[in-house]
Amino acid sequence: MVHTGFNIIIKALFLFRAFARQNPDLNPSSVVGFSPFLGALLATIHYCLVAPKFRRESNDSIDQIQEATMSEEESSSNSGSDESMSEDERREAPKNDFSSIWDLPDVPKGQLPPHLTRQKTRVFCKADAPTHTDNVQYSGAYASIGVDNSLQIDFFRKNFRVEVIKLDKDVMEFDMIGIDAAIANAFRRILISEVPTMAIEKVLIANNTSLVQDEVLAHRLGLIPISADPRLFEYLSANDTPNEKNTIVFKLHVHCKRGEPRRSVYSEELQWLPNGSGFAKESERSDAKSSTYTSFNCSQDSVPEFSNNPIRPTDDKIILAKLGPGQEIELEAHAVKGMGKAHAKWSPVGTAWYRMLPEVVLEENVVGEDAEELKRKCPVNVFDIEDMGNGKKRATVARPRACTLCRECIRGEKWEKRVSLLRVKDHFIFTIESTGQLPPEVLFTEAVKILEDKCQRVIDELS
Ligand SMILES: *[C@@H]1O[C@H](CO)[C@@H](O)[C@H](O)[C@H]1NC(C)=O
Ligand SMILES: *[C@@H]1O[C@H](CO)[C@@H](O)[C@H](O)[C@H]1NC(C)=O
Ligand SMILES: *[C@@H]1O[C@H](CO)[C@@H](O)[C@H](O)[C@H]1NC(C)=O
Ligand SMILES: *[C@@H]1O[C@H](CO)[C@@H](O)[C@H](O)[C@H]1NC(C)=O
Ligand SMILES: CC(=O)N[C@H]1CO[C@H](CO)[C@@H](O)[C@@H]1O
Ligand code: SF4
Repeated sequence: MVHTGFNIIIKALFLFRAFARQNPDLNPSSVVGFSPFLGALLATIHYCLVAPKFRRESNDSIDQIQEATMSEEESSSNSGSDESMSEDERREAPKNDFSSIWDLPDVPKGQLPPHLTRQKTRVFCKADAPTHTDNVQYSGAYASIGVDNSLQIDFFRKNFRVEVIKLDKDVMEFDMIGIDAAIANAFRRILISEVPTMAIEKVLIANNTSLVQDEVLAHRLGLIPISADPRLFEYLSANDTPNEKNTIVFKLHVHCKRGEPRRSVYSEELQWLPNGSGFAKESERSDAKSSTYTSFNCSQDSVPEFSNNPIRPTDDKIILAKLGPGQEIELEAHAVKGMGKAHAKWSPVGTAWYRMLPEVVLEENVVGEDAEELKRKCPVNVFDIEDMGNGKKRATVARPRACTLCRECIRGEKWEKRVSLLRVKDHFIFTIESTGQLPPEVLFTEAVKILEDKCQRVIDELS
C-alpha cells in the first residue's frame, strides 16, 4: 500500500517536472500555490527522499548520468532525425528512470534557479502584454524549492541606495534602488498629495468690472504657486482667527484707464501685505472698533526668513485676467497652508513619477544585416553596432536606460525571441518636478518624514 501511494506521488512529481520542462517560464510556486498541500508534499519528497537518494546513487557515476541526460536531450530535440545518433550511443544510454526529470541543472540548495531569479526580479515586456509584473512577497513563495523568500532587513540595508542623476532648481531625477514598488509608490503619492504648501484659499473681491467672473478669477488665483516656505506656517482650522502664523495676504488693485489699450494682469502685480488684511470687516456690533479680516500681532516681514526675501508668487508672468479700457479689479487674496489631497492647488509638484529601469537583453548574437536592422528599428538609439573585425558586425545594447519600451524592436516573430525587454522590479528612476515653492530635494526629504510619521503612528497604535 505504502509503495503504491509513493508511486502516485512520484508520478505527480514526474508530471510536474515534465510540465516545467515544457514551460521554462513557469514559476513552480504559482503552480504549486493553488494547493499548498501538494507543494509541501513535493518539496518534502524532493528534499527528504528523492534528491539525497538520487545524489547518493549517482555519486560514483556522475559522468555517466550527465551523458545520459545529454543524450536524452539530444534525442528529444532531434526527434525525426534519429540517424544523427548511432545505435551504439542509444544503447549505451543507461535506462535510468530519473534521467528525464533530473536533466535540469542542479541548483545549490537555498538558491533560485536563474530563470526564477529573472522572473522574481524582472518584469518581462512581451509584444502583447507584460508578464511577471507582480512582486513576489509571500515569504514561503519558494518554499517548495527550499528557498527562503522572507524580508531580510540587513539585506535591505546593504542593498538600498539612492543615486541622484540630475538636480536643478525645479527638477530632480534620481535612482532609488533596492526598494519595493509599494514604497516607491507611497513616496510618489505623498509628494503629490500630502506635502503641504501655501495657496490662495480665500479671495475678497471689492470691485471687479472685468470680463472674468469672480469665481473664475478666484480659482485662477488659487492655482498660483507662492514661494513661501510652508514649514514656517501653521494650518488654519475652522475656529482660528487668521493671524501672521497661518495666513499670507496679497492685494491686487489693477485698473485700465479709459483711452488706454487692453492690458493683461500678471501675477507679479499681487502685492504682499505683511501687516495683514487692509479691508475693514463689517461688524454687527456698532461698538466694536474697526477690525480687519485678519488679526496680525506683528508684521510678517519682521520674521528673519521673510525680511529680506519677500513673499511673492514663484513666477512673475502668470496671466490672471485681461482688462479693457475702464475696467478695474480690486481684491485681497488670503493664502493658507493645505495639502494636495484637499485641492490640487496645494500640490507641491507639477508631478512626481517613476519608471522601472529598462533592461534590454540580446538573447542571441545579432550580426550582419540584422544588426543594422535592429539599430534602425529603435527610435531612441538603444542599440549600437560593434565592429568585430574582418567586416563582421554585431549589435550591442549601448543605452538601455533610454529605452521607452515602445516595443518596436520586438515587432515580428523572430525578433521577439532574440530581444528580451525587461524592467528591473526594484530599481526606480524617480523624477520630481517641483512647482517652485520648495526645491525638489527638500520635497523628497519632507515626503520621507511624512512616511516616517505614518509608520510611527501605526507602531504607536499597535503598542
Ligand atoms: C561523492 O563524491 C564526492 C566528490 O566527487 C566525494 O568527495 C564523496 O566522498 C563521494 N561520496 C560518496 C558517498 O561516495
Ligand atoms: C506694518 O506695520 C508696521 C507697524 O505696525 C509699520 O512700521 C510697517 O510700515 C507696516 N508695513 C507695511 C508694509 O505697511
Ligand atoms: C497675539 O496677541 C494676543 C494678545 O497679545 C495673544 O493672545 C495671541 O496669542 C497672539 N497671537 C499670536 C499668534 O501670537
Ligand atoms: C469699481 O470700478 C469701476 C471702474 O473703475 C469704478 O467706476 C467703480 O467706482 C468701482 N467701484 C467701487 C466700489 O470701487
Ligand atoms: C463680473 C463680475 O463678477 N463683477 C463683479 C465684480 O465685483 C463687484 C463688487 O463686488 C460685483 O458687484 C460685480 O458683480
Ligand atoms: S522597446 Fe523601443 S526604445 Fe526600447 S530598445 Fe526596443 S525599440 Fe528601442
